[in-house]
Amino acid sequence: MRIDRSLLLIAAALLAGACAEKPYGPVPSPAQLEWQEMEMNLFCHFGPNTFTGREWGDGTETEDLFNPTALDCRQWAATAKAAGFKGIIITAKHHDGFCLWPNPVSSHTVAQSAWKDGKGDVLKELSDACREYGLKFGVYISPWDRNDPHYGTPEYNQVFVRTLESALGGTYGPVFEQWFDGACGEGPNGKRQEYDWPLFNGTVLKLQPQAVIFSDVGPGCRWMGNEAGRAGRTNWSRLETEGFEPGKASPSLDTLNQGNRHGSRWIPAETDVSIRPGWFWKASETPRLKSLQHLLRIYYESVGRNSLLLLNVPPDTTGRLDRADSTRLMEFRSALDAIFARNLADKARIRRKGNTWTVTLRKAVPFNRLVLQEDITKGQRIAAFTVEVQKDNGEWEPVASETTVGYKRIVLLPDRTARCLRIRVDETLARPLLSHIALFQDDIYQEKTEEEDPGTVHGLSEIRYLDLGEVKDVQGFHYTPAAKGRGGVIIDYRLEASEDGTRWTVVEEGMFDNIVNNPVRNEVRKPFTARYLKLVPVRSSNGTTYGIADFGII
Ligand code: FUL
Repeated sequence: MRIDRSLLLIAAALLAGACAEKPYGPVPSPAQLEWQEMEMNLFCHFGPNTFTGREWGDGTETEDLFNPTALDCRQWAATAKAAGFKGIIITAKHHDGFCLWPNPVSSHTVAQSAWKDGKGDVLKELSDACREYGLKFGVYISPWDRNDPHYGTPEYNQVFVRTLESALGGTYGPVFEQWFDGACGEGPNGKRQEYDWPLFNGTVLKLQPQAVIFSDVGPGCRWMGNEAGRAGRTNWSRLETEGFEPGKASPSLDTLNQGNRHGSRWIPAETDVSIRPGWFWKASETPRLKSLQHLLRIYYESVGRNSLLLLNVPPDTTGRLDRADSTRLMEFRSALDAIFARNLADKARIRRKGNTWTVTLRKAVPFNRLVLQEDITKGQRIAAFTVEVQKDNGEWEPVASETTVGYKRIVLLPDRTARCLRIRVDETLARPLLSHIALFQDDIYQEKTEEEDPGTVHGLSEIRYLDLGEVKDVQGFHYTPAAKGRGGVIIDYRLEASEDGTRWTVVEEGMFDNIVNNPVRNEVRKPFTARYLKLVPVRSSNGTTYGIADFGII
């Protein structure tokens, strides 16, 4: 066993040709490297929204609303562990300001709630459970706070620092990632907070030096620009952050998605996406849980594209993960196990000549997935590569042409049976260093082209009408933007209803929460009676048009 391992290490070093190599550009810190190797973590959105069915609470919710009947963080941890996740990040404080721990500088916390007579502490229960199951523990703490009376004044920054101190100060042990959400939906006349980022980041790192700080622009890792689980096909772990600040000015979504080829800082991408349409649990969304195929697509487009996957699986009102979700997670796990069980190239001969690696298997076998890894301790270098397989007649057939590799790249190849394959690096910023080459056969995932409804785009003055055919009692309505938010999304709306088509009453005026970042079906539950409906778009994300795939009643 010992000999095998040392031989393996020598082989890996030779493969990389890395020993004497100087780093190219910025490189990951030890904490960032450890973080990247986690590959998949679980996100848990939990709080008053779990009980109200909202995505963004407005901070006026009474504390007693938060009352999980059977909170079981050990069940979250056991599920995460069994499904192969390495850590859990919890929404300790979402935008509604409610704290899942007794934060002494807030009067909107579990301590003011009826749950466990105000003695409950979700962070304590979850951090203990993570420790028990060998998982790392991380916290999401939203800077945007719709409850704290200081928000919008300089004093808020001090309150926020004390909030960080209380959550990160040691009570809950080591924190591997601090998640700073950049969202702020205050609207044109809302409150504006000048955040003191050097103070916030400094506080986190003083208390938890190993923590990787997430925000739109790092410093530890970056948002990859959408909530649909798609990292860039080109994805650099470098970013240029000069002139940007979380929640204020960010690089474009495309830049976040792809990084900067020549960025001066190492800020790798994290893909956060929910297993459900929304981030918080809602009974109505259980039937719309993402399919196994969808989760595999997300895996290939996050972990397989040089990004960490942070998959949200929100606990329900009992305080447990929904059985439907945990079953899906286990299906996901067994699919990954089946696909990646056997590296078909583990006994292959791998030869490097210049910038080309030739992989010769013992015999011809079917394969359709190629895993490549760069030795990122020396920086990210490869900018373009081609994969070719050798046909029976000896000719080389190009089967894939891609750009970046980074920590991990999984290339989806067409089904081929062959004995020889070669990887040619066509463009590189420094001598390319591959540290791992592996081949697999995936018989489960079926790559499909876009299944979302492309929808139609309309001017902001165009109102949507709906005739239900007869007067009906309805429970509410739903709006789905065009796929990927094409043509803009409605943010503020007014819904009017009529029984006869002449006298109209306003049923609801409001805002679709988080719809810009997550342009999926939004439901507004509010019972009314009507035959005719009109959805009046009051404000859209681009100010002039909005896309729509669906508008209907519940
Ligand atoms: C966004 C938030 O506004 C959503 O509610 C959610 O927490 C998501 C992970 O980040 O910015």
